[in-house]
Amino acid sequence: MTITNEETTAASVPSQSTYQTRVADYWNAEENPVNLELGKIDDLYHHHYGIGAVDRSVLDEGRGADPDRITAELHRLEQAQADLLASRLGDLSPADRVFDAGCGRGGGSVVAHLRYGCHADGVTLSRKQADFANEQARKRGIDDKVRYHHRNMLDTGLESGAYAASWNNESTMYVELDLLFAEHARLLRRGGRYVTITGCYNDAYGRASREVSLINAHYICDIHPRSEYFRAMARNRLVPVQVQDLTADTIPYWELRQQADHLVTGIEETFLNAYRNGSFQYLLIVADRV
Ligand code: SAH
Ligand code: GPP
Ligand code: MG
Repeated sequence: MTITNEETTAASVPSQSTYQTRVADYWNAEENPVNLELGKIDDLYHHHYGIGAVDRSVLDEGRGADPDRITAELHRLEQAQADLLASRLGDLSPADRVFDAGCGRGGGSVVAHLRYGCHADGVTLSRKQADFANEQARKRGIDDKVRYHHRNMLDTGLESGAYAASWNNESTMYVELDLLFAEHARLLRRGGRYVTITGCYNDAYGRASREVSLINAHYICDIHPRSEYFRAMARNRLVPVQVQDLTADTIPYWELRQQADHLVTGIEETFLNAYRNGSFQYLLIVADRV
C-alpha cells in the first residue's frame, strides 16, 4: 500500500463499513456542474442547497435567460445558507476551534474562518474532497488555521473538549444520529454550540414518502425523521436553543435550479414535490452542549 497522505492511514479512517466505502466512492467521483461551476465563481465550494428570495431578473425574459447569471444567483443563495449557519455558531474568537462534520469541498469552514478568524477542522470520508479543500486553503493562505482530514466524523480522533462550536451542514443523513451526537458532545467544550441544517422527513405526515425514498436513493443516504434529532440530542447533552423551519425559504432555490438547463441533475422535481406535499422539511437546529 502506498500512503500518499499522512491523514490516510488505517488508524485515521477506522473500521469503515461497506456503506461508508460506497459513500466515499460517490464523493470521490462527484463532479456535478451545479457544484463546480458555482464554486468557481469565488472559490467557495458548497455541497448544500440555497435559501432566500430569487432575483427573477436572471430568468428574463425579453432577452432570454442568462446561464451565467442563473449560476451566480444559485451560488448567492447557497452562500446565504452558509452564512446563516455560520451566524449561529456563537461568539467565536480567533483563538477558538470549530469542527465541520462532513465538510465536502470545504466551503463551510472557510466561511466560518473568514467570519471569526477561528481555527477549523473539517472531516470527510472522501480523500479527494479533503485534498481539494486543503489545496483551496493553501491557495488562500489560511492553511495554518483551516485543515481538512480524510476521516470518519463518528470517530475523528480529534481532541476532546477542544471545540467551541461544531456543525453538520447537510451531512447528518449519512450516519446514525446517536453516534454522531456522541462525537460532537465529546469534541465540544461545555457551553459550546452545535448547529445543523438538514433535510428531515416530517413524522406528522407518517413514514418516509416516495419522494424522500427517491432522494435517499439519489445520494445514497438515509434521511432521518424530525423527531429522531431531538431524541438523539437529548441523549447526548445537546439542548436545542433554536429550531427554524427553512422549507419555505429553500423552495425558491429549487424552482430556479429546475429552470437552469445547464445545471440540473434530475432531482429538482422530487425535492419540490417533497417540500410541497409536506413529507420533507429543511430544518435549522441550534443546540448548546451542556
Ligand atoms: N457540509 C458540506 C458538504 C455536505 S455533502 C457543505 O455544506 O458543503 C455531505 C458530506 O458528508 C460529504 O463530504 C461526505 O463525504 C460527508 N460524509 C458522509 N458520511 C461521512 C462520515 N461518516 N464521516 C465523514 N464525512 C462524511
Ligand atoms: C447536497 O450535496 C446533498 C447532500 C449532501 C445529501 C442530501 C441532502 C439532503 C438535505 C437530503 P450537493 O450539493 O453535492 O448536491 P447536488 O449535486 O444535487 O447539488
Ligand atoms: Mg449542490
